[in-house]
Amino acid sequence: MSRDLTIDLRSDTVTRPTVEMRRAIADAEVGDDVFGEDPTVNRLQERVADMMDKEAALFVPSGSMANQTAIRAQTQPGDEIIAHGDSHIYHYEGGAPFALSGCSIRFLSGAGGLFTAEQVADAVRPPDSHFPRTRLVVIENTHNRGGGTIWSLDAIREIRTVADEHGLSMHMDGARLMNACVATGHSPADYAQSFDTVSTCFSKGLGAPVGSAVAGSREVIGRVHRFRKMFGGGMRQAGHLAAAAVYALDHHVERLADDHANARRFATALADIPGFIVDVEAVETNIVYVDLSSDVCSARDFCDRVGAKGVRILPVAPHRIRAVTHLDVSTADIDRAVHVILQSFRA
Ligand code: TLP
Repeated sequence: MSRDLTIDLRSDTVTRPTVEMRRAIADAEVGDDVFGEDPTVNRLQERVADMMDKEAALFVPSGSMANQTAIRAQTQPGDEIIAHGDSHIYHYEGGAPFALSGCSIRFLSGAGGLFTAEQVADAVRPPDSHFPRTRLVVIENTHNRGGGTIWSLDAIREIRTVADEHGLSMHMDGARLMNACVATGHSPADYAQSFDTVSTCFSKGLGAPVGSAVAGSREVIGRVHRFRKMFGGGMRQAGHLAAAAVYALDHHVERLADDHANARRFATALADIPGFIVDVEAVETNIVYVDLSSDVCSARDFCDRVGAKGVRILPVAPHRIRAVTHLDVSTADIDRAVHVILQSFRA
């Protein structure tokens, strides 16, 4: 299979299936999953439920659908969600909590996309008809806009205690949960234990072309199933996609450690360039944010200049760029990307 020479650091969503993964996709046994008859989807769902130590799991087309079906299944219109102000469910899912679930969001702040149990306790609305009804806490692990930050199990457990005191459900946006697991040595079930629902993606660092899953109790996943259909996510011979996810779970989890090392390597090299501001110690997984001081150039100009030399990086704010490492980026690619940046920007 030919690969072009571009080094694409815009996201870990850009990976293309490996030859072996394509073979698994082609060979998959399939059926009609809307009838519940796709053996490969069923196998994947059982595997994810097992991995998260939950009763059930459901395969869905995207991380956004995983989050939004889980939110819809655990709220009613007029309810309020507690989430970080930098959360993906708010910034990058098209306003879905408001549009599809009719919920408001109470935003919390905190470095790296993290917040505390005390902040949650303070944000819960008293039972008064003036207020929306606080219903759900959403935690993103790892935290994308926070810089791939990992939540500690202790912080999560403290929040669970507050949630229980107030009868709140908890959802984890675990699009990159496996990155957190590989970096810490905790299992998916260790993290999932404190949550009613957990979403996870196969199409980020795990390198599958499509697909996510939501895990939880049989009862809540039954409701997620209904909303998956309502939101247009019922798929037919989806076993071809599920086969890629199974392959990714078998072969692409442990290697996430390489992505983390590459992200550190990239951050460390850029931190040495005058005007490039990057907190190397904050790089815990595969996401690197770099602030460019105004005498360097704008993020857009930076990305255009290095893009013209085959290194694709994402501008995320006027002076902020994001680079994400993944399966299709080797350590040699990182060194080449750094070389291109040094050539273009070292005084
Ligand atoms: N994130 C994408 C963009 O949407 C920003 C990326 O390039 O990082 N949760 C988290 C934490 C995510 O980072 C993403 C994707 C999703 C959910 C949504 O997944 P998809 O794109 O499959 O809907």
